Amino acid sequence: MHVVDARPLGTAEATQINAYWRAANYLSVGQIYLMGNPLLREPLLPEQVKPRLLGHWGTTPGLNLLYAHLSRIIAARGQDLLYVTGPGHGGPGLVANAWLEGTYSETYPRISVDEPGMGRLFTQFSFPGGIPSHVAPETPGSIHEGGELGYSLSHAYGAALDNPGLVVACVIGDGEAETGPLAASWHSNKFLDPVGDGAVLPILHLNGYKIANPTVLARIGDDELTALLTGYGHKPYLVQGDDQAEVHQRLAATMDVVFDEIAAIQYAARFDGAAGRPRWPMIVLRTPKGWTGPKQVDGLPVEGTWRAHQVPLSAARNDPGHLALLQEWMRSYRPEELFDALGAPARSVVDWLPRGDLRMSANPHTNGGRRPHELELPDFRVHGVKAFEPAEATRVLGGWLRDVLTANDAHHNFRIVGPDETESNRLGAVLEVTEKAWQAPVAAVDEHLGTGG
Ligand SMILES: Cc1ncc(C[n+]2csc(CCOP(=O)(O)OP(=O)(O)O)c2C)c(N)n1
Repeated sequence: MHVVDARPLGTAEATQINAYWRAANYLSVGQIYLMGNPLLREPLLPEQVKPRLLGHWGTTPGLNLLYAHLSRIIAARGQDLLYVTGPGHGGPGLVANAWLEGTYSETYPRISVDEPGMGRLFTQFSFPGGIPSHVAPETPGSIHEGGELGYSLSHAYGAALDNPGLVVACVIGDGEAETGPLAASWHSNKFLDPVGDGAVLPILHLNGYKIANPTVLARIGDDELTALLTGYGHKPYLVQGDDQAEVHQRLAATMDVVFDEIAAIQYAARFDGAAGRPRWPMIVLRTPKGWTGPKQVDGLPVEGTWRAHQVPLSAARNDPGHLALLQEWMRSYRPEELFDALGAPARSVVDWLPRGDLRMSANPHTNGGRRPHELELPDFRVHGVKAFEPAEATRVLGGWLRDVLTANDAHHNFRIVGPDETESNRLGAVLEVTEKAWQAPVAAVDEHLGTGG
């Protein structure tokens, strides 16, 4: 795997990014556990811990780390960027980032950007009458439900199709990568047109474990993993470590390189006439599961193990030892530096973030899309057939779909996607006006294949 050997962050920028990450982690842990005393200004009491703890801590620090570094890229380049998280069970992370960006309070004014709002943010999470524990349609910036694992990469590619200015960063859990849908969707890169489509940046989050077991990809060794991902058509970059300052430098350096590469691929295809299937970059992030969480609980290792998957201190309300560890854990983020006297994020924590629609939590493509273009549906009666006269229904449908393609051609907002059944299902008339998307080589015997189909 490729490793970028550079240290692009100056002291101020490194401090800023790490403070933001601490804030997102603090707010994530607070959502999982607390229903009072959100800033821990007083010693934590058992009754301030939720009676029923439910959530997923293990994946969350990685999702938050990536959010911070992708925000840095957006702030520097104005990149239109959408964030898809396969391990969407890390829902508190995405909610935390949306709150830090201000989008959460803009969408749900009751969850204000102050101490009472933070208190409500914490309490509502995975609570009766509150919000789901996974990324959900109501999570600002989401297009992908976090629940059934396996669809993140195909959803990411779907979002990139016909959106040439968009990059979709897609976090894939190494456990999720074991599912059939995810394993198959690596090949979506063979259908992505660098001219007319946007790009997908897959980020394999190799935190080593799923619920109670190691993951396959974490244990096959770097050589095999490199061969696998290269075989899928990617150029994999590795970022690994458990030293926070070092990982920030490596991740920032790697993000700079992969976003440069994506831009170079697109420029070559769009302006220099480069042909052939590009080898898109991707990132493998190998960091500890539950990073920055409790190292040991009840004498057993937690950080960096499968035990960090859900709620590491499951008896925080009843066991004074767990309660003390929870308070120590949350205070390790130094909330007094991250939030001001009113409980809003300190300016230095958030003043470098992207603004407006550039915030990933406010991306206009998400939550159903703020700028959908109505599909033109031509009059189907033109294709009418006489009752009781022989006709193949799907062949007639094919003629109408051809007209739909033509009517919407200018907006590039209609696609037909299928498992090679266009002709066998008699929809072949559509091929009068479009080819079938295909970036791999074309042989003389092939028909109707084209990069921009
Ligand atoms: C299709 C499917 N199978 C099983 C599960 C149960 N499940 C929830 S989280 C998880 C482990 C996920 O591991 P990974 O994708 O590596 O995420 P992370 O370790 O970052 O939490 C599993 C198996 C699920 N949600 N969906």
